[in-house]
Amino acid sequence: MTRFYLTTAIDYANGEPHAGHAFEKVGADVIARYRRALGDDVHFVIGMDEHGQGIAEEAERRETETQAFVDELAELWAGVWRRLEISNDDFIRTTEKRHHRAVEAIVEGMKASGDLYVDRYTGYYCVRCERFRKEEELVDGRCPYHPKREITWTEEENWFFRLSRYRDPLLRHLEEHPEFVQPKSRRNEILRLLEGGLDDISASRSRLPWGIPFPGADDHTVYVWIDALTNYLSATGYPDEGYTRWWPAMLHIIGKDITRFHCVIWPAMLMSAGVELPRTVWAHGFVSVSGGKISKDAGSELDLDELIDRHGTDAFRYFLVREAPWDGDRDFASASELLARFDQRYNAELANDLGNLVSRTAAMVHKYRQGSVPPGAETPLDEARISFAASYHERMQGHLLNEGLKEIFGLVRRANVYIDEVQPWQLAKEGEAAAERLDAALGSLVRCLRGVAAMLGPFMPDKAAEIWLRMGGGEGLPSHAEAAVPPEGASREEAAPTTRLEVRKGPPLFPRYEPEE
Ligand code: ME8
Repeated sequence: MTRFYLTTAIDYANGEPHAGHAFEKVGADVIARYRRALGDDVHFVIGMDEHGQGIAEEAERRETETQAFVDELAELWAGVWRRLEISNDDFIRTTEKRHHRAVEAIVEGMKASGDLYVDRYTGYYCVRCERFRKEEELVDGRCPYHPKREITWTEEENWFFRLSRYRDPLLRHLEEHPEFVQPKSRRNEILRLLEGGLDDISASRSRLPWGIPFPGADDHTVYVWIDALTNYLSATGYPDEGYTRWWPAMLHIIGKDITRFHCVIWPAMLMSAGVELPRTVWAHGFVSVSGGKISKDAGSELDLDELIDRHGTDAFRYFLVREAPWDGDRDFASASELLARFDQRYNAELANDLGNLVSRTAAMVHKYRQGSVPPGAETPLDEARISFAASYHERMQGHLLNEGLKEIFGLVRRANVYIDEVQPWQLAKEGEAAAERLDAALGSLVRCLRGVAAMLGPFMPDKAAEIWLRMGGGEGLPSHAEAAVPPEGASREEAAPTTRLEVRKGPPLFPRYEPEE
């Protein structure tokens, strides 16, 4: 069994989640579910980043006590992730005791390596990024990511981390492990950044009480990024001995705006504290509306609850992953363009292509074979299933999730064409003479949909389970092997069903959406 520890960025507890956050969590969830369907031992962790100046200020602005403020937000975010059926095994919060212990341990480890020293920081600080910014990084005097906010000038005594010392070891690591930063475009950015040299960074803040006390210097708190990055270790039980049950992480999933923290600062902290590095950091792109953030400003229709209500959880998950490449960005011209695309994909791909295939297949099995088909001979559709499944696995293992979905829908379209070519209704008219051909056609359609259910499971868990059930499977989601979409190396004979399959009919999986005028 492959051990697969998977994490996402932990979200700032300073506002509500939006579709961009959902894109990251759903994409990571697809990977978690895909690995489980392969039989891996998966540990999937998400959570909340609850310290820092921005959160303390927001709580104050709302006249709430800070801990009560983050408690309420953690509840709200976790509720949204439940609605989206994110299958995380743990939800880590940086105000938890287990996290404090891990942060103390890692800071002690960095100190023991002689990598921490006291100095004075004079410069800019973007509260929204929780990031120190150099003059030359500013655009029109503001943070490039937060042009609407004033940037703060800061002068304070800090503990510093000797990041500069890790430039060469990091460059070597990236050369020896090309998979460490993915996709390639992000790896190149990090290589360029390292080639330009690294400055030491602040590891503490003074005068900021909302944080974890800096070990050995109680008038300082741990700089929020050093604090937040450590969450990936805290969730494994670090520094307790058993933490290597999950550590090192196989995959950290983050957005492209925070690669420097995850691909430079985090591995340097781990090297300094003598902890093994994670295998891969995957930086996905951004979902945006007319180049800007998806927020209330972009239109209230983009409220996450409303988007989910529009066509249901599974359809929204489908749309997010299908529409935005996992290795790039997706900008919508406007909120209405986003909604129109959503409706169009829902009707064309889910209601028509997939929904109709399921209804047609079940209807024919009932009409011509009283609801149950023998396995029958293999047909060209079985060939197609095996070949689409091989491409699907290849895409999924390269984390190209939207491409994986395209393969599934390639098979769905192939099956619809197959029905039109074979014309089971004609075979039925021919009676005994065509009985074997009809069995083969219907059997291969049912096997095809069982394969579709397995491949779709990571993306649309409920609808996939429903298709599996209707196509003679049991309750719950199938594994890939059960549904005869074995990844390379597994035998297809072993997995293909050899008994009669009982097929159930049911209401439309995706009722057509007719907008009210
Ligand atoms: O950065 N499209 O938190 P965060 C896609 N707390 N992804 C987006 C997005 C968009 N429009 N907007 C945000 C933080 N994200 C830190 C992380 S990890 C130790 C600490 C992604 O709430 C963003 O890139 O600002 C990040 O990966 C995640 O959502 C949380 O963003």
